[in-house]
Amino acid sequence: MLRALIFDVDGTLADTERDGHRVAFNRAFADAGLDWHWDVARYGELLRVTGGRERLLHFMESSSARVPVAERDALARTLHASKTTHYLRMIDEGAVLLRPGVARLLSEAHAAGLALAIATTTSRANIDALLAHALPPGALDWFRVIGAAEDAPRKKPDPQVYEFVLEDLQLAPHECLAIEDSAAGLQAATAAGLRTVVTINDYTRDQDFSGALTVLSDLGEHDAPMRALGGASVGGDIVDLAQLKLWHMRY
Ligand code: XBP
Ligand code: MG
Repeated sequence: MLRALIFDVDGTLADTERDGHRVAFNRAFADAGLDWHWDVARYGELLRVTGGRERLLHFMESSSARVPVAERDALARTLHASKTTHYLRMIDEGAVLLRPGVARLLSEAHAAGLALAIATTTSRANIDALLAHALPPGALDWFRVIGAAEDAPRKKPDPQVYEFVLEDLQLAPHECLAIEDSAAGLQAATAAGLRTVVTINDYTRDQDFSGALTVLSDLGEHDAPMRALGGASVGGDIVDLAQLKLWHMRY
């Protein structure tokens, strides 16, 4: 029986990367007097490294950054904290909205008594801000478990955050479905034993999603149908709870 849905955040609940995290990183660089700038394409390459602080460290290892090895860790921490402040402000200003079908599916699953959970590499403050801003008041309480960067230092594709969430839910992987947007996220969920629905975005559309239960453009709305891109077929225009239960039963 399907008992829980476990959602990734960045790229899945909302398109946070291009117009959210990326812009916040660039503002932190400017504040620090650095001439670094991550354009849309460069950021897409950097997204291969999950975790904002880890991404900064990776960038500093590249020749263009020119930061002495001994200073990198402290600088990454300072820049990441500043970036988080900028990101939270942007979320409060409404810079990032939920993706199609996300609010619809969350409220349907909550009303039906399914457990909802989050498994993400981003930090807890970012999740709270996004959910508080984009969902109805009190919706943060819909989530029985929130697994964030603070709970799982080993970032996706490591399964640690999914293992943390499953343990806290006290559910077996076969009682849950994961919803992800990236190959790293799919690998993490799969390694934790979870079947995974993938909704792609501009940064992830060309990644390898073999092993996913299904690959979709998004979760869809009746006035903006989703497109099926691979894996299990879809019975309609949208992914609703009935569709998820059907996939869960069959696969
Ligand atoms: C998301 C990430 C995060 C965000 C930035 O991956 O990799 O690093 O880009 O967030 P996923 P922080 O969607 O697979 O969880 O800067 O807070 O790390
Ligand atoms: Mg993601």
